[in-house]
Amino acid sequence: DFYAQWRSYDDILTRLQDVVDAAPGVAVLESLEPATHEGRVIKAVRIRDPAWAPGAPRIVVNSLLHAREWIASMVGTYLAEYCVDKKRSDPSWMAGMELVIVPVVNPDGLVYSQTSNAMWRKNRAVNAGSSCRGVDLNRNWPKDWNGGESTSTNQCSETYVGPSWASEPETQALGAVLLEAPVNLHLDIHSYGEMILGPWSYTNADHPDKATIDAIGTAMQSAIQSVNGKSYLYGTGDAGGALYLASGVAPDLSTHLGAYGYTIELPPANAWGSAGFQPATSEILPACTEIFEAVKAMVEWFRVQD
Ligand code: 0X9
Ligand code: ZN
Repeated sequence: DFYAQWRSYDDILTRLQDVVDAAPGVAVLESLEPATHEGRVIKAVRIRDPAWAPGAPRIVVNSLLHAREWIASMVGTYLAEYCVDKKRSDPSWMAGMELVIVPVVNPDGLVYSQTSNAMWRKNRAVNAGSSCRGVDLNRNWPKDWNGGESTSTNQCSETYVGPSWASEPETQALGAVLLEAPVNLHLDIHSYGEMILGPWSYTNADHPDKATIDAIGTAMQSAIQSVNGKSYLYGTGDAGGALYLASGVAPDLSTHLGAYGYTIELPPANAWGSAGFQPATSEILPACTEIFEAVKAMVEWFRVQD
């Protein structure tokens, strides 16, 4: 089974191509621009209901901003595959809606992590005047960029913000999808910790729509729990001290633009070192099936709004 072992970026691209080839008229595989520092193309699977029109509901799901979080690339690929299959077998699902899934936003980092340094987090940018490579792709976004919550201007830091906001090709490529106004719901998939985090990330101040944000977040939490009984923590900001605040993250940009932008931290709940980021491969498939239910809960939230 594809989801029984870790897969390379090339394996994932082949899988995504096969998925859309088997679903003509349901989904397309798009190449985002620009390409990465090492020339790789970031791919998006777009599922658009025939009744969708500009202004109708859009959900964007992305994964693998951080290279070492391999399980996120597996979950993103699974979501693309199973959402396409569901739309194909049940055309009434996602009526009037669009769903864009970007399973691997940081392919250079994923390849480097899988071949050279498993604990690599950032992209593979060459930093001017430094021998340290990489920018943290979850600190490079314009909302509160370089704002000081878990950020660094040291090029050697794991949380290096980059020379300017959106300096990185990967930020620009996903940013183009987030800027296709309007995005209504956005989910950025990471690991680890088993948490759902609503906006904001850079501050514990409440978003004006906190009640709705919490309702959607706890709906995702219940959906995950319904699969295998697993309880993800739900919170906003630093989740009551369970995590930390972070400036310049992707979901805060989507939220700033009018969406509700969430972060999910996949399994395991707790671990030490590389066992957290690359758990037993038996963890992959349960995480995939759980997050698929969370995405269905996001879709369901729109249906209830009608
Ligand atoms: O630090 C990050 O970018 C995320 N954690 S990770 O271990 N995957 O690197 C958390 C960012 C979101 N943080 C909050 N919403 N507080
Ligand atoms: Zn991460």
